[in-house]
Amino acid sequence: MTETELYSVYKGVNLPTRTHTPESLRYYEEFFSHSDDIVIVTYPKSGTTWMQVIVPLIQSGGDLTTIQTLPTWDRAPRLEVYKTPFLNLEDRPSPRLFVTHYHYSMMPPSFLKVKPKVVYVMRNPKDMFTSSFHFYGMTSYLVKSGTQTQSLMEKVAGRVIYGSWFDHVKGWLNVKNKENSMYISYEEMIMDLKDAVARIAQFMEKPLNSEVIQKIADQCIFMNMKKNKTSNYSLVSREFMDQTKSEFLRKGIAGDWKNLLTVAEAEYFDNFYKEEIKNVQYKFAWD
Ligand code: PPS
Repeated sequence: MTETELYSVYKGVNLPTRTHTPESLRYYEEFFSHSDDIVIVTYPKSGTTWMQVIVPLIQSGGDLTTIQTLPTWDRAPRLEVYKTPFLNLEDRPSPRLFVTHYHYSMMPPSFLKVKPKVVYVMRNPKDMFTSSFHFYGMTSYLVKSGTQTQSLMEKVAGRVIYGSWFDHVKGWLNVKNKENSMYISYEEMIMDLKDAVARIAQFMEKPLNSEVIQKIADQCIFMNMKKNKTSNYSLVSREFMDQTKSEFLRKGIAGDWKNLLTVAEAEYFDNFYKEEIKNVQYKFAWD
């Protein structure tokens, strides 16, 4: 199916129509933020699901109940999608945990006014592309790209869901008052998960001892998340996501782009990347 059939343009970016209804988009636009909300922000395929386990476990002080009973989308709901208006988020105790894939420029008025805490997660865009490439192939609500090169070009040009990765990252890195924001990358989490958990806990003002931090890190390793049906998306129907084609928790490594991109594709991407981020004052973990 085509872009016109599967996507709607909202605030300048393509969103899958099936998962982003006019009602859910309006719900988020009018959503009332609290200053102690914690919002996990990611460009798709950058570590969202991982953070949807880490942050709730930090909040619960390592108690496993929520990650054993609530599916990802209920545990830390993504504010813009179709299921969310039915979750009675207004009644949840503080601090509430949410997720969004929105660009900074798309954030609703209440968020901009109240400035809740933001955990922004980034991933090497070549690995994000690789993960997306497999993901697009297993879902029924995303446009199947023609060739791999075509798919990469569309990603670079931002003609994909949630638009340009470059705009997303630059927009969130450029937030003026950063005291309520923390930036972390997928690669840092791969390199030292315990340290990442400790840093996130500190940002959430949730002091944890090293045993609890270790317990949380153990729960969040790839193989443990893969076994957990509340995190591995096995509760989603095959008609929506066909995990016989590619698993949602697919490989969970840094550098898998080397197994997908040709030398020419990687060079094409690197040239574009250098140009796009030349004025960005941030040391990315993958560079
Ligand atoms: S989504 O659809 O935007 O919510 O996807 P997202 O969760 O952001 O990204 C999915 C990728 O994250 C990997 N992942 C992990 N890697 C390492 N360790 C853990 N615990 C983990 N949890 C999720 C997941 O496998 C996807 O990456 P790929 O490269 O496809 O394996």
